[in-house]
Amino acid sequence: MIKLHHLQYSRSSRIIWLCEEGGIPYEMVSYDRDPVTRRSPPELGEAHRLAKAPTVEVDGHVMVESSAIIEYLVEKHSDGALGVAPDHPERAKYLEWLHFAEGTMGMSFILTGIAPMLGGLPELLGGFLQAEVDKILDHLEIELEGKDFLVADKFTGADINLHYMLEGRSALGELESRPNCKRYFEALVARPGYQKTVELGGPVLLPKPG
Ligand SMILES: N[C@@H](CCC(=O)N[C@@H](CS)C(=O)NCC(=O)O)C(=O)O
Repeated sequence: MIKLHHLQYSRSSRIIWLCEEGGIPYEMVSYDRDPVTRRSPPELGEAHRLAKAPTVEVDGHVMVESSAIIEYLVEKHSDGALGVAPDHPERAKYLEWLHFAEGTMGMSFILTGIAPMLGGLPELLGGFLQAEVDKILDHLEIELEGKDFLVADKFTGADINLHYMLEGRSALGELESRPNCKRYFEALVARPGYQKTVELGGPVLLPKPG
């Protein structure tokens, strides 16, 4: 049994979703964000000094990093149905997308997403990052043409990982002009596994201030 340290309004929703859809047994400890700073509370730092979510206790290791956690849990603690086997022709593509969410996507998506709550970004940097977001969404729009999922014609951990990054963009209306991204996002959040995730872990996004 793994132990998931879940922080409200956070990426650890991904691991609830993965466990629910992947039949991975888990126990969960939930933490609230600090109402002023929005950071994790000191108690999460008792599980791992970074105090980041997700943190997962698994096989004697206290593990951080969503993409690595997803890859490990799918391969070691599930029947593998939410992954893509090493000999599958789309294995390389699966790993690429699984790591893309926190890799290439992460910085520009997160910084432009939280900037409004933190007084905004300087104009030049804001423009630079928004151009990155637009380019990545345009790439995703092309990749999703005629497809329901990112890879291998099935729902995988890569879809779970990427979904988090689209929550903020959906809230900002940036999927409206990208019909494939919008259709994909709406199908993901309509899944019973996602509904269950929100029921157990609360909404994924921080509510807008005010
Ligand atoms: N790249 C890491 C990012 C982890 C991360 O920054 N998590 C956020 C929640 S979405 C967090 O713990 N924030 C609270 C804080 O840093 O105080 C991952 O994918 O797990």
